[in-house]
Amino acid sequence: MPKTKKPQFFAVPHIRFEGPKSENHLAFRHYDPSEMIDGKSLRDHLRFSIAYWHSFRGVGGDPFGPGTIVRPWESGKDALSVAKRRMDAAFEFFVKIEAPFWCFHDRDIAPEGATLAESNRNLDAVVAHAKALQKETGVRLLWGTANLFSNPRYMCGAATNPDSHVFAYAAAQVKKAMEVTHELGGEGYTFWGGREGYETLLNTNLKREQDHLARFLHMAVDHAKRIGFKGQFYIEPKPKEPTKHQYDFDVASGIAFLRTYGLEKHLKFNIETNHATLAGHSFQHEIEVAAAQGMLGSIDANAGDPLLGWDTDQFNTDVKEITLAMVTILRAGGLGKGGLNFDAKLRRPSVDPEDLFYAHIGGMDTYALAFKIARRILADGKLDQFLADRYASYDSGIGKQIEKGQVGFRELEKLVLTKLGEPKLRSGRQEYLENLFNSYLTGR
Ligand code: XUL
Ligand code: CO
Repeated sequence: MPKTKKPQFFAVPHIRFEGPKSENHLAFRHYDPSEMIDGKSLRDHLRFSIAYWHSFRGVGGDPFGPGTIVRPWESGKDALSVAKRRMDAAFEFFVKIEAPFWCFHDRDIAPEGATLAESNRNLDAVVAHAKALQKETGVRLLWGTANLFSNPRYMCGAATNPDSHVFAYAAAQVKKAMEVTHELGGEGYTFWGGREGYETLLNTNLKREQDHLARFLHMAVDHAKRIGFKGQFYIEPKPKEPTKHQYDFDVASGIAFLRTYGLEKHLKFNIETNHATLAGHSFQHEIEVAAAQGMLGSIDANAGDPLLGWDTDQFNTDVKEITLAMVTILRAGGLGKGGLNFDAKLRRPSVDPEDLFYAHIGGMDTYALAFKIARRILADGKLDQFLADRYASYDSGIGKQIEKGQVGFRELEKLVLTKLGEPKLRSGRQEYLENLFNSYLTGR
């Protein structure tokens, strides 16, 4: 990571690794970006990314009250100069927190104009600024995306809007967002269907809307080819909020959608912890379902609150939840072009700039610790051995013939009647495995 520029916006020093015994809470205990593991630095294993929308556009507002967070860099003669100053602050933060990547929506970084042409001009001006800052700092773009949910024109969806005029506008907006992502060397592009769903089926032609969403994604695939964008496309499932029902509800329904419309080769999943739990799944479940189909792409790293029913987008400090997820991620061979993007926001009363540091240090340290524990679990091999033994009856004999499709109901019936008889009950050993898992978490 290049040297920090002269401190300008944050009175917090560059965050360094001091080890687990450090008393300094503005230091990493587990994340040493330059630690080499299997010939690769921890920085390159974890690929942390900062979400511009939360960390640099979030002000702590909620439906019951306005924002509480006032940043010193939010001033300037016009919206464009504020946007550039804000971006200077953001890159100072990215460097100081040792994040090699960032992510944005088009409308996070540049103000929306009165016309699409004006919005595009604003975006070009801020993207030129971002490009210079990326060059100066070495920070890279993990993925870009378009905000197709805030402007009132998208109140009934973007690609799934009943009005084709809105579809066209969204297409034009995504075309530009893909082009600026490409311009910034983005390693991916994400589609989160914020309002691609419905409030009531009374006014909704579900089949037509899903067809339109697929058409839209095919257009994006075609446009990527046209402009030479080789980044990974992601679809980010979420069951609801702001809609009552979002079409890409979870990974399983996302896979069905992508396969139905011939898109499965072009998109992988960006899995968000809080979206998984909103869908009634664990984070690990969603990763496991995507990995099983070779479609695990990237992670939006955050956490929900078990006592609240909405997307609280908190920083995740739950070592157990993340270690379980990491075991699946490592077994799947890692995230490739993806990364761990902190799609997480400060709580409303966390109003100081240094809270941004505590929040990300906690998230990064928790992921780094979980990564190391997960590696120990896999290296130790007991869990994998247990799994291998549990399914061993499929490795030979009749089990192997079943897997290979060499037998059918008639052959199996004959075998049970003449030879196998009643199967013996074998314990699933859940409690033993939970204790074993805990012993890795606590180091004994
Ligand atoms: C919303 C959400 C988005 C996407 C990008 O819940 O997660 O911020 O990650 O549009
Ligand atoms: Co997200």
